[in-house]
Amino acid sequence: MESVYISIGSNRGNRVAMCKEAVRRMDEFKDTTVVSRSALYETEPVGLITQGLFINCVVELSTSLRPLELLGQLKEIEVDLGRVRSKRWGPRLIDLDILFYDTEVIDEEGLSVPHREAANRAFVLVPMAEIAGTFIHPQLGRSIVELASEVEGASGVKRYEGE
Ligand code: A4P
Ligand code: MG
Repeated sequence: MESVYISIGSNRGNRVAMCKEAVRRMDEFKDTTVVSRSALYETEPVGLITQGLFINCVVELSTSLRPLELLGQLKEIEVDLGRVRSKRWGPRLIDLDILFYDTEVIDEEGLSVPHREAANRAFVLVPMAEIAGTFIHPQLGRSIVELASEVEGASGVKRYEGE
């Protein structure tokens, strides 16, 4: 079993319900358990203009699914949850990214792990620091807590109390 970290983000529709449903579905993947989930955070959009605030969180999975299998399963959740409400809320309901797959470095078409932007994004690092602060980024050799303490935009990442 490998330790895998997934970033969850939603800025449309019932953002909290969407994130929780994604976690529930991950726990139902074959040979997979959700080991922990960070709190939910409300975060200022990065890299996108005219978008609403996101809800973000990070989960740790213990899984024996291989990386591409896991990516396929995550995409199914994205499509499934997106489809349910796409008529009402538009297409970008939920985004599920593989941040880290144990210490593996993967660079294939359609899959880069560690996620290329993980180390630059407060909405990833702040939640992950809560559940896996001592995890070492396999390419940078630095812990998540260290990276989180230096990342720009941390003030735009706030604990969401309405859970
Ligand atoms: N892909 C490659 N590597 C990975 C990986 N490690 N995990 C490929 C998941 N997918 C990976 O992703 C596009 C393609 O990336 C996939 O088909 C997969 O094969 P996508 O989710 O279909 O499209 P996207 O969401 O537009 O791309 P991406 O890269 O997930 O977008 P970003 O850059 O992550 O932007 N601001 C806040 N505050 N919170 C957010 O959650 N999210 C985004 C999404 C922008 N700003 C945000 C947030
Ligand atoms: Mg994505």
